[in-house]
Amino acid sequence: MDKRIFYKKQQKFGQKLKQLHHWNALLFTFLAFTGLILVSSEFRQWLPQVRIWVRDSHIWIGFISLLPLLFYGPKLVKHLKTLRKRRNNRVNLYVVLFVLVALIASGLLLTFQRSLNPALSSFALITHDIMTWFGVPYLLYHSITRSRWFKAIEKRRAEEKQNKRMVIEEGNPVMNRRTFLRRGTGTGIALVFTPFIYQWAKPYLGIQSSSSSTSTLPLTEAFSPMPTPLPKSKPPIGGGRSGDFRYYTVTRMPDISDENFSFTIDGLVDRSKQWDWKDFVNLSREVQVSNFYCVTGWSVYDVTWEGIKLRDLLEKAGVQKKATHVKFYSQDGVYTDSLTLDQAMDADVMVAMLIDGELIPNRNGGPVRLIVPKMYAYKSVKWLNRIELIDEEHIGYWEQRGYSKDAWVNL
Ligand SMILES: Nc1nc2c(c(=O)[nH]1)N[C@H]1C(S)=C(S)[C@@H](COP(=O)(O)O)O[C@H]1N2
Ligand SMILES: [Mo]
Repeated sequence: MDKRIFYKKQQKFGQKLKQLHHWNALLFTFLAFTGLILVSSEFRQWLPQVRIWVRDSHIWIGFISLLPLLFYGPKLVKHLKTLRKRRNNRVNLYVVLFVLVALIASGLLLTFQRSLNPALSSFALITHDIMTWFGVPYLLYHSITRSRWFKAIEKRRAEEKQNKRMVIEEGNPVMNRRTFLRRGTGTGIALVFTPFIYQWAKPYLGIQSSSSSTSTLPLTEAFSPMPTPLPKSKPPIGGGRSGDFRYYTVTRMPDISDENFSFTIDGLVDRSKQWDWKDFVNLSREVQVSNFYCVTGWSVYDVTWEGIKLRDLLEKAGVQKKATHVKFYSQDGVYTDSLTLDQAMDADVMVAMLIDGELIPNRNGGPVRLIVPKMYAYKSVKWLNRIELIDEEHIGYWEQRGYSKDAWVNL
């Protein structure tokens, strides 16, 4: 009698764990899927309009994924007891719990990162990345090797061997077969993920990536004359930046060279003007050191930028009384953003040309990009080629797709 009650309870316990496990697997799969969409640069280019929707559902499901863990929490000790004699299962449990907790904690920080210190956001983002690149392949391996059909294959293979009456002198044939299949699966998954992880790790390892055409030409071949860096720029007075850019674009990277370069200031100004490369290089520049913050959590510190203060350009052009906003265009033909006139007159808003003493490379938005250090970098239009003074608000590319119109960084 006693025994049966015990058995029943055990079964109920196991049943509950199984349910939690299924919920957890389902939520994690959804999170992995939306998360990979969020980091994919292809998706940034092809479906930017749904990006915010994907981001929000990722965040919501992330919150919900706390529930299975909370329900599981009180059962942990008992669960561990049932695994007393199964070392592999215990290790698996620890790994999974660690990854889940790290993912949820860093995800929470990232969700509220706008009110956090940028250094903490960076830490949260890197943790979230690493745990994803570790957790997703692990999940795949785990769910494949535990699936029914995988076990069926293992069994069939083992039976085949026995039917052939192969005499195995050493070791356990079932075990060998299993290890072989599992190692194979593990290696396969590792092979599939290596390129992605490599792609992610590149900037941290200091490896340059390459794409196509003039964007990869050495800058000295695409642009002549080259701007001569000011003494403060080379060596950079900021001491050289720390942290790494993630290179973003919502289009193909535009091919820019001295031949197709032009820079325009027009709209509600007294003296509209268009420069070609040679004239633009001759404008006098200044140097400043500032930080660069992306709203997704990464930052680059102490960048030495050399360029023209937007304020000076505006003063030269003569802003008319009617003008209230400044609109920025990218040579990619798609990306735009704007500042109010007040914001645009801030001393550290710069039309930048050099970064740490070098002409800004194409993928970094060069040869000319805007930087608005006190705001999130979605304001910092890359491949800037036109500044227009207007008398109404203009909603920028990402703001149209759900980013906040208030881009001030909370420092
Ligand atoms: N033309 C253009 N400008 C852009 C973007 C873009 O996709 N296209 N992305 C913005 C965002 S969200 C950020 S964080 C920075 C990224 O700059 P980087 O690619 O040089 O790191 O550029 C901003 N300016
Ligand atoms: Mo960004």
